[in-house]
Amino acid sequence: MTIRRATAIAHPNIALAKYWGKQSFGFNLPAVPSLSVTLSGMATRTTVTFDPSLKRDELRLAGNDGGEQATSRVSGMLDRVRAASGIVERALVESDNDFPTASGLASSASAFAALAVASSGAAGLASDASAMSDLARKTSVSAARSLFGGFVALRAGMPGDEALAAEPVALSSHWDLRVIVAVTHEGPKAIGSTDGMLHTVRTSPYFPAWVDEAPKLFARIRDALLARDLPTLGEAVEQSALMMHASSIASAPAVLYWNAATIDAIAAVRALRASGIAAYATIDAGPHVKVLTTSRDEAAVDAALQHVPSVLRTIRTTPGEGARLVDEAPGAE
Ligand code: 2P0
Repeated sequence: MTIRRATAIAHPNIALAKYWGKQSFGFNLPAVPSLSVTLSGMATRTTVTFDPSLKRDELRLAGNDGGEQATSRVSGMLDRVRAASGIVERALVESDNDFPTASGLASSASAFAALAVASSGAAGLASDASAMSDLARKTSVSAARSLFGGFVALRAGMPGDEALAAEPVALSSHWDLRVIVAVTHEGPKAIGSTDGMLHTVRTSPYFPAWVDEAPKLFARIRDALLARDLPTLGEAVEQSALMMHASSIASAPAVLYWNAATIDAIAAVRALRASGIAAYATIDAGPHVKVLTTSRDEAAVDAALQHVPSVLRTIRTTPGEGARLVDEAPGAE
């Protein structure tokens, strides 16, 4: 009886140019282009074991039952891997994060990037990063970007797209930027990203404006990144995040991911900038604030964020590597 197993590690990514909203056509295609930085300092480690003795796919998150909803999302990806590889066995998926999950810290990006690599590896599929990025994108759009390290772009979906993979824009060594995460809440958020953006697409009068503006911001962010122009990059990064949130806040009823500490942290970032320190804020579908800065100003920014009474703690990150296999141990018994 053959047991096929592989383990992968993936990191979250933070979008500098945000993805928010899916196309009305195709399968899980983003409505806008996005550009992210893959982070070190936080990681998901996932082992996939295709096991003939299993009757159904099983998911264990940090050793606990992953629940029906997450297991069915995982099975969706495993079904694609089974169809591509001819494997019929069900799988045990064991996944651990070293950071808070489902709270706007991009846990689904690192989770599904790690799952794409581990399941493809366990199934013996060719380790083609574009194919695995497309596989990840079909389950979670932002996960497509975590397949690659450094700075990564994902274009908007176009009519007729069946495969759509992210593409590397620059290696992590291109620019020694730092991202400090100000954690403002422990525990899961009330509205998941998928539901939040669906609701925005359906009900926000500002969504069409976001779709018009996002490609311009994407181009400005990509060009400033390649030119290592931090003031231009940072201002466009903040605008992308705030415009994305404006579209969701204008939904009916509003999708509001922020808490009081989110605003406090934004205010601290503005005060830092006014005092000549490089600091630019971005916010994902959760209440945490991620601050883009330089290696020179990292310590000052971290200290200022920790000084904000409502900020619980900070996590320092740097541009990191893409998703990868860490242990290929296809065994037989
Ligand atoms: C991003 N976010 O670009 C944006 C910014 C959150 C805010 O991608 O429905 O988990 O699985 O494709 O990728 C989070 O949404 O949503 C996200 P699905 P996903 O990082």
